[in-house]
Amino acid sequence: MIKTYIGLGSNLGDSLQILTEAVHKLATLGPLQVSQLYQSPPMGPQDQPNYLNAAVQLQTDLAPLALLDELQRFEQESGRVRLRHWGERTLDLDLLIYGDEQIQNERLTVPHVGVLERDFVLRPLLDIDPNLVIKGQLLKSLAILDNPNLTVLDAGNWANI
Ligand code: PH2
Ligand code: MG
Ligand code: MG
Repeated sequence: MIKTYIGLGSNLGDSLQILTEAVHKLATLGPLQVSQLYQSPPMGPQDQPNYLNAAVQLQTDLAPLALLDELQRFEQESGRVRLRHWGERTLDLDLLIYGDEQIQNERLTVPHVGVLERDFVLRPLLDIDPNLVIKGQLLKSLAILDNPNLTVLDAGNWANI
């Protein structure tokens, strides 16, 4: 099985409910570990609500594009609304890491673009694996994590998994 990491975000609708349902759907694809739940100020347009963010580690036999199909299906099932680039959305599921593969095609870039620059992605990943390395970078040593912008909303079993 391949070890994958998926970033979760929501800032429209009942975001806690939406992320919880997403975690349960992801758990149907293979063994799963879940990060803490965070609140973070929006990156991009500032006239949008704060986000809830989290990450999961999913072990799966699905090929990258088959996994992407599942993620996009889950986004649609949540009633996905995406109003503008980097704007508000009901559910965003980003395939961040797929084993140690580098993937670049018209549907997918892995590791995910910008993963090393976003504290709302890095911080949840470190909950799951404190020694994770992406693109040769030990995540926990990245300077952006010295002054994180995000706050822990729930350190416990928020997704009831
Ligand atoms: N996702 C975006 C745009 N901006 N800001 C935060 N804090 N968290 C996100 O997940 C996020 C964002 C588009 O995917
Ligand atoms: Mg995203
Ligand atoms: Mg996305």
